[in-house]
Amino acid sequence: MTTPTTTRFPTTAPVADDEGQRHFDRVIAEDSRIEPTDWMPDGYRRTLTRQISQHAHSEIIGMQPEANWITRAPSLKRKAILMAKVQDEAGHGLYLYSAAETLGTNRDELVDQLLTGRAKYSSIFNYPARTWADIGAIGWLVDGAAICNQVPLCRCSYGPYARAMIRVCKEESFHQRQGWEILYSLSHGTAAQKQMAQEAINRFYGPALQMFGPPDEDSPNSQQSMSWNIKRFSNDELRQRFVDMIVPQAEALGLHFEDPDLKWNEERGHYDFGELDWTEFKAAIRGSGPCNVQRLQRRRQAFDDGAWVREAAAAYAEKTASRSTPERGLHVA
Ligand code: BYC
Repeated sequence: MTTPTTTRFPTTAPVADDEGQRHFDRVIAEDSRIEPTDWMPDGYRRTLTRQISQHAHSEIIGMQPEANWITRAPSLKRKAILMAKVQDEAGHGLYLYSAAETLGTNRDELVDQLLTGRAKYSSIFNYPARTWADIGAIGWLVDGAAICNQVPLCRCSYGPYARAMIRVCKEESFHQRQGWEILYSLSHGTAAQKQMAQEAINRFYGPALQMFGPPDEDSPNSQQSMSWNIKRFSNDELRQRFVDMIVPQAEALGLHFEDPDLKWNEERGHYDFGELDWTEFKAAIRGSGPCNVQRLQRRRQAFDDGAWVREAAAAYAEKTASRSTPERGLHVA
């Protein structure tokens, strides 16, 4: 399955390393953008390739828990909305693979890393969507966490990633509202519907907070990524921002979080919250979360099922390229 790593973009601009480094340092100090043809340190390229491709994989794997509910959504309107959202996630994956490719690794290789289990994707997608209310919780909490994490990435120092994030964030904010609206309807419905909404947020609260990554003291990449202006805030800073945002929103829904340590801290001006289960988080990213096996099997199956599409597209591209050779003009004449 492995294909050679090639690129459509020059990986190194024709400048000496020291000159390139000076330009790179200046761009970062000015808080400006690095573009694909600029010289960049190998570590910067590696970090971005890792983060952007893992982000792309998350979008693609993240389609599964929601796609499972398209046929079971409670009305035609709900089905149409959910289908559009799942299609948006596919689109996000594609912009992100394109952004990652500009760093010099082609999409076949990136996809191979996912299918062979060498690349990570977000821990959250290893949890099942058990009820219709879980689709609401995914929209409100998971997409909400994604927005909180990704809005600062619109100012990431790498141009193609930052630009992709602008569109992704706009779409995510629509996704979050549809999740909110599902939960609002349920929490203002029958007692059983309200209970279903409460149980869904009980399930997703901890895993959604873990989307921001491990605590800062266990985050090996944060410091370097922040000094390169890839990440703008640490994992814990963004997690705190998210908690401060969702507590009043839960109150507006008439729901609550079952975290006994969750309370407003006047002195800090933030909500305190309880310790998360980091053992469970590590299991979910190492392959032994509740749905890891199922998610990867489904993705491999979808990849195999799509082989004919890739072959047809390649044949069409070849045919189109051969037709647009200069000789063709002579034949037509
Ligand atoms: N899950 O040093 P750290 C979406 C890994 S898609 C799995 O803090 P970093 C949506 C991390 O990769 C949402 N792995 O890392 C889609 C690193 O691994 P390696 C996806 C995680 O990169 C469909 C190691 O742990 N969002 O919202 O500085 C439907 C150490 O961590 C996780 C993005 O990808 C995790 N939660 O910071 C609905 C956003 N956390 O390769 C919704 C872009 C950490 O070094 N990514 N790891 O072994 C980021 O902002 C950063 O990569 C992270 C982690 C904050 C996630």
